[in-house]
Amino acid sequence: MTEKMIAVATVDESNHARASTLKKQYDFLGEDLARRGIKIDDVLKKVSTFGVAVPSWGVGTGGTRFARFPGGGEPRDVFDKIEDCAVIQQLTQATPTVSLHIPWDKADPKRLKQSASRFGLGFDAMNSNTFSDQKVQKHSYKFGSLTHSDKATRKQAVDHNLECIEIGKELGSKALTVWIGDGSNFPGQQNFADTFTRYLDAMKEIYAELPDDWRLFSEHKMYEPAFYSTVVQDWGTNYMIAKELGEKAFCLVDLGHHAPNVNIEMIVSRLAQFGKLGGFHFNDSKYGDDDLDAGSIDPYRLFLVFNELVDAENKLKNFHAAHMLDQSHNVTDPIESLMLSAIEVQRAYAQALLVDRKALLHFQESNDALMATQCLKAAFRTDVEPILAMARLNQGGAIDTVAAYRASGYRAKVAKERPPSGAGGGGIV
Ligand SMILES: [Mn+2]
Repeated sequence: MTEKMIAVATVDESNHARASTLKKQYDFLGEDLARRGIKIDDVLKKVSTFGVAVPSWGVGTGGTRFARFPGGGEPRDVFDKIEDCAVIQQLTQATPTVSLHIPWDKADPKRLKQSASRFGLGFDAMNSNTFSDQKVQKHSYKFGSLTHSDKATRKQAVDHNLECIEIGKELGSKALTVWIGDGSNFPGQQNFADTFTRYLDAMKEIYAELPDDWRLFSEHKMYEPAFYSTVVQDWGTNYMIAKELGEKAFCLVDLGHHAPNVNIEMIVSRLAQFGKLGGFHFNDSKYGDDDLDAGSIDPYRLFLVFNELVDAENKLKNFHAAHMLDQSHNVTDPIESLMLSAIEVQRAYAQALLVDRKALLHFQESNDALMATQCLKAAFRTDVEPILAMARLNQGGAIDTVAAYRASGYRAKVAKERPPSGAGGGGIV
């Protein structure tokens, strides 16, 4: 029996007030879907097994490069973070794993494992950090890490990644995500080719130590912190990396890491088609790498991404994309944002499952652009909330996650135990 952070009676009470309405809504939607040739229970089954990992750094209040305004009861360490993640999983039943960032979350692996298994949580991909300097660190990453001009700095960055693999092995993680901030701020500051060669050489050293059942994810990002050139800047470079490294190397797509208006769903399709789509960092953006809540700005784009994923799932053997949230919560309670974001991602998946793919293919083959796009819209417009809520209810989660969470008084309770963290530090933490 796994421990619960929120009293089961609180969740039950919240659900009790909503269960009979939900049942009616579910049955009504079931009839509607049956008319469209879809069995609602099949969709429910798939949605119930869908999981998205929560980033440990997401449960603390984020910030901008101007300031950070901490919230109450913020986690003091990785063990508090795991407890917050347990709340998210308990109420959503959609976030069974936690993704750790080293060295932020460095602790005795045995204790980490114990702490997570108390709540039935597992560990997703390990994330290395060579984009900031730690207190005890010989060489600075100010001018780069894996691509630094200095060999000893590169070695330090490689060693850090190897350490992440070692910790991950003890935790039962099966992937390492590498994102570097390396790049330049001025034309001429770096030689593009030499820098990329150094990157590939360093990644090959990391890849060589990767266990056989692990995957290596490289994450591209167009700009920031480097504002002129970034070494791993787009999906093309990322594809070259994954191809160069080998069959355990894949590209990770963070939805906020592209130029405005880029057709991300098409990138997803390309990478999937050629066997190099590793997974996602879900979030949303209005202008750049805003790290806003998934589905908060452009839910249709999220749906279109999932439309490609479901298509790939249907067509490709052994297709498996890792799902993770990567967001920064500046003005909301991170637990509430992460719960709703996990549900938004799940929603996009459920809607994508409703696409009439036979009809879509027919419209595509007959060049009926209008009906093809309406086919997608029909799925997107379907309110699948009853399916998502039923999946939560069946698994012990909350029909209305935020209502149950607020009724529990969790934030106020932990605020008493966890002293406020300083507001001094700027930047995203
Ligand atoms: Mn990311």
